Amino acid sequence: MKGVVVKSTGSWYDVRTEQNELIKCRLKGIFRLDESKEKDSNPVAVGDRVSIHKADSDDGWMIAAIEERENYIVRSSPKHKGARQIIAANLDQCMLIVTMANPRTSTGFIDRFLMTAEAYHIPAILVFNKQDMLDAKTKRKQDMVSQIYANIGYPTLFVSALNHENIAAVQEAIRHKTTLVSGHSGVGKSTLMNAIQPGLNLKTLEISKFSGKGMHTTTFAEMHALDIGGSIIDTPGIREFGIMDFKPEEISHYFIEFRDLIPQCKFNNCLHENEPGCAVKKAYQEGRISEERFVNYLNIMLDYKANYKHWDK
Ligand SMILES: Nc1nc2c(ncn2[C@@H]2O[C@H](COP(=O)(O)OP(=O)(O)OP(=O)(O)O)[C@@H](O)[C@H]2O)c(=O)[nH]1
Ligand SMILES: [Mg+2]
Ligand SMILES: [Zn+2]
Repeated sequence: MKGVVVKSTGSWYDVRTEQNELIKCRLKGIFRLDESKEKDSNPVAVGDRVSIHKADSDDGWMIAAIEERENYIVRSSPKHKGARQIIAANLDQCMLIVTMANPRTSTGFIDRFLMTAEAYHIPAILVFNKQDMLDAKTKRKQDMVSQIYANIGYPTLFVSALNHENIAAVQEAIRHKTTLVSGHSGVGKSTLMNAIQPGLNLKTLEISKFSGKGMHTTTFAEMHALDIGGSIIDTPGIREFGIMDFKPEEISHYFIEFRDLIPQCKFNNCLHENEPGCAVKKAYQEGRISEERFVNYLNIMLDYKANYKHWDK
């Protein structure tokens, strides 16, 4: 029987079959990992299309095979340094939920997320949540930040998940698609999904217990079908978006507004740091690339050099 993995706890997997039945499955024995997946800390991820069968013994249902993924998005595993964790597979797009306060999402975090999405060719949408909580100063900050991303072509939406404000715009952006929802703990991912899909009733942090800090209320990624068509994947909040699998010279290509400038740099291995004749740096100096983006790019390069041994420049 065939189905899609809608939840994975590491020890068992919920698979929704083509007949729309939910079956708990386990992974067959020592699941053979092929070379490319060797570094993955989880061999099966939410969104994976799988074949399942009922074992002869009373072992119950087993995942027998995984179909090749159309795409997937990974981050460095928080538990195993150097390993990758596949967050989800077979996605149409991802949606990053950000908040300017309670908790604050930095542009550094946003840029790491966006560059990862670009690297895996997954379109990204930014949703600024908790509009009901913004004071005038934070609102101005939000205008500044959101403008950076709108200017370079990322869709930006402004909502209050708690008050159900502007939820129709989110529904419009996700209908008939498979959308991964990500962001720091406490930004309101699960609250937003409950607003998008009536009756979903995902666990969220009680508002009276919310201190401005995330509490990791959602602990496993889970895919939910939408009445409007498509599905949405709730994920546990992430603190850091470790970058992996990239070569240093690739990173600038995942900053979408840098892309067209890169061929104009004097050196074809330009990393846009301090090289002469750098078209990216020139664009930044002339105000065509935002300071936030350029500085975040340089910080990612610094981080990369400090943390990745295969750096050989
Ligand atoms: N004021 C306000 N509070 C919100 C809004 N959206 C969510 N919250 C509150 O923020 C807290 C965290 O919301 P959750 O939906 O649990 O956050 P999450 O992103 O799913 O967090 P994790 O599951 O820990 O990753 C809860 O107390 C929500 O009620 C909003 O639009 N406005
Ligand atoms: Mg949650
Ligand atoms: Zn350059």
